[in-house]
This record gives sequence, C-alpha cells and structure tokens, in this order.
Amino acid sequence: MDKTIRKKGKVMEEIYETIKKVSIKIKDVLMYEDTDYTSHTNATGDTQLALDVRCDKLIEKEFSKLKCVQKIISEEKDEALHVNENGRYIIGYDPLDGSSLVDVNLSVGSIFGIYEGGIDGKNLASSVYVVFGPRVELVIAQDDVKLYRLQKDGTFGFVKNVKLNEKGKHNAPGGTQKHWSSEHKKMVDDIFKDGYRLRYSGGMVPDLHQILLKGGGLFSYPATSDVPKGKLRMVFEVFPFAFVFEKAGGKAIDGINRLLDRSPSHPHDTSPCFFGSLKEIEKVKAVYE
Ligand code: AFP
Repeated sequence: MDKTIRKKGKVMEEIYETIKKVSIKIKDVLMYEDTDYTSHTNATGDTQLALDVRCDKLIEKEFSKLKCVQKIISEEKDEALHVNENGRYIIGYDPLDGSSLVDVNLSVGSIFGIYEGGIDGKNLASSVYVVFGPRVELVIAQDDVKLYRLQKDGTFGFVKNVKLNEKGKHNAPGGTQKHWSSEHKKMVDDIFKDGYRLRYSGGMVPDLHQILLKGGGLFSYPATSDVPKGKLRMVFEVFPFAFVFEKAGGKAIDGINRLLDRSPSHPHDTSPCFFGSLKEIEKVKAVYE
C-alpha cells in the first residue's frame, strides 16, 4: 500500500479513537449531570444547556491533543478554535445534537465531520456520529458505512456494514407543519398515502439512524416560512449525514442540488435538507425541481 494512504489511515484511526474515548465520557455526563439551561445562547441563537457546554469542552480537550487537527469548529462556539497550523483536518462537530430531548430521556447524539482543505461539502474525508440511547452506537462513514456498539468492556465492537435499500418504509418530516409550503405538505401527505409510517423524535441523530438501520425512508427538514433557509447547520449536521447517506447507497439533496456540492459562506449556515434512499429522493425531486 502507498505510504501516504497508510499514513492517512493511521491518522483517521487516531481521530476515530478520540471520538470513541470522548463518547464514553459524554455517556457518563448524560447519565448523571443536570439538564439546566445556561444564560448563554450559541451562534444560532439557541439557549445553551449546561450539557451542551460540558460536551463541547470534553470534545475540545481531546481534539486539542491531536497533531493532525488544524482547527475545530463547534456548533456551540461562535469562532473556530485553532489547534495546530500544520494539522491536516478540520473537525466540524455538534457536541450534543437534540440536547433539549435529554430532559425527557429520549435519544440524542454527537456528530463529527472531518474536513480536509476547508469546510465545503466536497472536502469531507469522513464522518462519524454517535447515538446515545439505551445503548451507545457509533457510525463511521469513510469508504463505506460501519456500525459499532459500546460493549461491557468499554470498547466499541464492530456490528455490521450499513447499506440502504432502494426504497424504505419510514418517513421523518421535520419542521413546524403550519410553516410548510403547500407543495411540501402535499409531498408528505402523498408519502404517507403510499404506506410510509411516521418515525420522528425531534432528534436528527436517532431519526436518521433509524432510517439507516431499518433499510431506508425519508428524513426531511425543508425551507419553511419561519426558517426559509432550513434549520439544520451544514457543517455540523447536514454535510456529515449527507456523506453517511451517500456512502450507504442513498442520496442527500437540498430539494434540487446534491448537498455535498454546497459551500457555506459561514460555518453556522443552514440548509434545507432531504436524506433518503433512492426512491424517496426521486419523490422529493419530482416536487422541488
Ligand atoms: P436541539 O439540538 O435544539 O434539540 O435541536 C435538534 C435539531 O437540531 C435536530 O436534531 C432535529 O432534527 C431538529 O432540531 C428538530 O427540529 P424541529 O423540532 O423543528 O422539528
């Protein structure tokens, strides 16, 4: 094997090991620490939970130790944090997505996009997400998509490769319904008329994880009259999952264009997004194009 490829593989392993290590710490924080709000808002204007800040700090501490990391950009920070000028990768992450679900004891997750050469969709080298539910599961998308699960001995054991079917059975329609466009509403109604079942918790990580592991379906967070550019952030949420869905054999679009062809002008920019298996994305395109 080529020396550069071998080196790249080693460096990626180091990043994955760091995410595994920090995930175990986050699991403990979620289990035992309080769910109070802080008096601060993040760059998107969400009031931060003490848990958001705790998880962000844990991730910052671990990634700051890695030579291969040039900078980290967190959903919870206004500015990027420079780690090592000569580092190869930029890590864009959401430390605790769906954190408002912790106080009702629903699943939440952490999302990591590993970028090489800038935070454009095309520069994603790999993406990882972690689901904190009854169990802790970790998914790594690089050349393919692999599922791991935390075991009794504190290590993540490989479970299986994840592949989407051409058509699924689940529909996860995000956004406030009264703010949907009439076309979007009709599309969602038609999908249900086709026999799809509703699966939506309000946590992007478990909702997309369910679609991936149950073979397919559609997750949408469209442009709405209250959030015309969508709610979900490209760098920390949308691109990493678009990468996972494509590597699993599905597609991810903003309604018309491939999400991974998008370039945010600011790290906290949002985009409407649709993730699904091939048949469902065809349905979206038929409405939006
Ligand atoms: P929080 O992190 O503020 O709980 O938001 C979660 C989230 O960003 C994402 O995980 C969900 O898919 C989406 O918001 C849900 O938004 P709606 O409640 O508007 O459907």
